Amino acid sequence: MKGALALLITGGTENWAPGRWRERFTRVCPDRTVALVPDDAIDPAHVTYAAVWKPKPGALRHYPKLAAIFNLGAGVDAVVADATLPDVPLVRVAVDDLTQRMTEYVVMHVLMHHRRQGYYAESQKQRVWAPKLQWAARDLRVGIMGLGVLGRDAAEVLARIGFDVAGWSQTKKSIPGLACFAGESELGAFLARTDVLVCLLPLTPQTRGILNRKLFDALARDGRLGAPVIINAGRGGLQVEDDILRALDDDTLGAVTLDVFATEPLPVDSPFWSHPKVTLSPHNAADTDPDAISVYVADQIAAFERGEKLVNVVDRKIGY
Ligand code: NDP
Ligand code: OXD
Repeated sequence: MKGALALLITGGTENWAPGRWRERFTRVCPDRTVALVPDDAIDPAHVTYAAVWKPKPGALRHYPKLAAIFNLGAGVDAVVADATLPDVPLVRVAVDDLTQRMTEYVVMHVLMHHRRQGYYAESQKQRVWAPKLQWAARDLRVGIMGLGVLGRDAAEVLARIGFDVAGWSQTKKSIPGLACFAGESELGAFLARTDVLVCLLPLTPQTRGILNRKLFDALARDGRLGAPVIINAGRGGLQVEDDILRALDDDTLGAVTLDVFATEPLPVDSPFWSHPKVTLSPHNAADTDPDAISVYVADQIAAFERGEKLVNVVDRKIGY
């Protein structure tokens, strides 16, 4: 008998409801037991795989024969934070559906800042016909923090549109059409040529709080937008929220687009909701198609059982 798949899922939107995941995995893994924990009775000794989204700390240590854990999203910070996580491969999501949705989000927000959409929306409300000078895409320097699966795709599409794009990563990359920077030593040079900073980093001990006052002060101040702009779709823990508010208020930053927050859902009394320089979204920059994710997990399990290597395995030492 094939090892069982346990689902440990904290639900989000309707599409991410735990029961919906059980239906999907039962469909794509027809020859194995799929158990939604804690609703379905399952002998922990039969569980070989776990598919998880924000599992409770300690919940995975009850399965003595666990061979692999599949996180149902790209970011694994919530899972690796669990000190009791069993020492088995942890696989994250990297599927085209997710990547394309994130690229749509990044491109949309870069274009909104570049084409001054906030100004034109306000002009329309006031019935004012007052076009402003519009510079070319090549005149705007976009910097992407994180050149992984998501950052690289967004950077390449922005470069194809014509923006002057650079990227920053842990290890040095060579990507045609992009200026590539890496590590602490090149962060200053990267920031100094950035008008719009897009953050697609994972949340790790090294990156926590990286979007802070010191970093904002190091961004270019001679760009077309008048003041630099930040777009963060990585994780809320990457940003120091008080620093963002202060930097918006003293014009160190011209505007921010935020998809992620230190506390989610964003509390109703958060000043971000009504700040005139803030555009926000409810952590859905890349609201991935769950059907694509369940097929991806089922395919990985099948390949693993054929003796092939799992892909997109997290390096637990570095946290992503
Ligand atoms: P990857 O692991 O593919 O890429 C991470 C990138 O960040 C790599 O280029 C890596 O560098 C770089 N990086 C990590 N640590 C550092 C550091 N200390 N200094 C410099 N660069 C660093 O991840 P993805 O692109 O798939 O996803 C990125 C993040 O996006 C996820 O972790 C998640 O938090 C977030 N996300 C948000 C979603 C949303 O809806 N808002 C949806 C999905 C993901 P190197 O290449 O050298 O290793
Ligand atoms: C993810 C996310 O990591 O939705 O996939 O944030």
